[in-house]
Amino acid sequence: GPAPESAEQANAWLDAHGRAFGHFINGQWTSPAATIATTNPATGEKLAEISDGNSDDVDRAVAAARAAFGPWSALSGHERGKYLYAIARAVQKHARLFSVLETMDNGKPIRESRDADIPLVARHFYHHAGWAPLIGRSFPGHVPYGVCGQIIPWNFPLLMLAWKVAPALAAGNTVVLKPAEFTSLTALLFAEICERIGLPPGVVNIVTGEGETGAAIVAHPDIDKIAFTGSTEVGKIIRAATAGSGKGLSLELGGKSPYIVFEDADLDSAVEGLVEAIWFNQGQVCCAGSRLLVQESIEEKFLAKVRRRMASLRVGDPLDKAIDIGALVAPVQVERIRDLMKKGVAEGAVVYEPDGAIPAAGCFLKPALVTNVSPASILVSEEIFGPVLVAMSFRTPEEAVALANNTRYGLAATVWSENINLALDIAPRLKAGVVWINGTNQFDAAVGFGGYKESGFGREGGREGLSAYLKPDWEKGLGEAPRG
Ligand code: TXE
Repeated sequence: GPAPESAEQANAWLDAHGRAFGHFINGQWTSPAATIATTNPATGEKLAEISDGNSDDVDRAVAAARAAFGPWSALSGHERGKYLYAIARAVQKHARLFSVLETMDNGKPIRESRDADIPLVARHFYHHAGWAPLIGRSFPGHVPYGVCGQIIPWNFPLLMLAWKVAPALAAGNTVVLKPAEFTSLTALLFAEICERIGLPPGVVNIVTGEGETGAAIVAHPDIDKIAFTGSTEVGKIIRAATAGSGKGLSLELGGKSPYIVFEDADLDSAVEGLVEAIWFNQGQVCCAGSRLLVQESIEEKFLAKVRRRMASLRVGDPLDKAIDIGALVAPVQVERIRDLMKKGVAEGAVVYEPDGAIPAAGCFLKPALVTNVSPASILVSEEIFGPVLVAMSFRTPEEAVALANNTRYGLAATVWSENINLALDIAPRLKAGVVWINGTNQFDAAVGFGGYKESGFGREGGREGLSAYLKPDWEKGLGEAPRG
């Protein structure tokens, strides 16, 4: 096969920074107060140290964002759009470095960072660059929030940054963003891009750190809106912490999304879709199709196809271009998943894993298919956030809908059927923010993404996503608009 992607350029970039990073505040780098090691989960090697932001760092970042807000929001939308175009172009120009760095820091296959994550990042900035001059006309009577605190997870590090930063900036806000502690490197490279394209200081501030740094952002009195993507558990803490504060809030949390296959589906396509739904990014996807619901009449046949396909999935070095499943993000996640599996097996779950070796060192897990479970089983009710598919069967469309909705989450759902009338009848009855028919994992900057129930609220992407960064200006009345 092709040679693995070279890590040379990414290593040179890390070396150029002495493998120690400060925060990016007001267009400047603080000297590294380096206390958090960030490692390559595929090899266990330490890549760099990042700084553990304290409340002083957060204060300084918020002050910078506050000072930048006036001038930034007073720019015409056209001017703001020019900066977003420049960011999009710079991300494309450095796409290879971004992709390799993302794969080294996160463990995801290079094919995914190269063909999905980074191109979608550029697409997101292009899309919002186009929106910037249209906002005044499209959202009359609305103004930007002001300073936005944004806290993001480690599964799609740069993409989650893009989902948060691009609409916030287009709408005229300034931001203080905290990347996840496992995966901060591409956010720091992004800060360098902001510097290089001449983004005014203070418009984007990156403060690295752990949960406490995030909590300091959430609690800061001079932040106007919080946007969070991460676990449902932390989402609940943040909702409680912001209650009554007057801060805006949007939450994108966990999921346990159903993947429904009817007996008349194109089964081979449904299997390929399933690979995409549950084994993309090692299953560390909030909208992963982690609950397979298959019609009883084809259950045996379909599961046999799934097992055969699983046996051909290649697990290993994520920089290898032929690899399907890379490393999970960190040992703690591997342990979490092993622990859940143990509890599931104790309840009677049957686990299939294909034969064949996987790397002994590093955060690797085989793809797994779990059967002999009921809706109450731990593996069916809990978000596993790993390469584990649980399968159940149904007899009638009504039963499929009931099973699909029998979850505390409501992020995404997938329906496979050649009978479009059936698919279109089922789709609106699924309590999920997005429903895909005969396809899966379709993301587009122009379409709102987000959940119901314990998957959170608010949408990212599209018109809905932009409106999450604007608020009605009651004082000015509905006549005036932000400068578009
Ligand atoms: O997430 P956390 P973790 C789920 C998934 C995963 C589990 C645990 O099931 O196995 O969560 O992952 C910051 N105030 N998802 O523990 O803790 C933290 O530093 C403010 C689903 O890594 O939610 C990081 O930047 N911020 C998911 C971010 O929150 C806090 C993606 C997410 O970390 C904080 C990730 C606090 N009190 C995990 N505590 C998805 N839906 O995409 C932590 N953080």
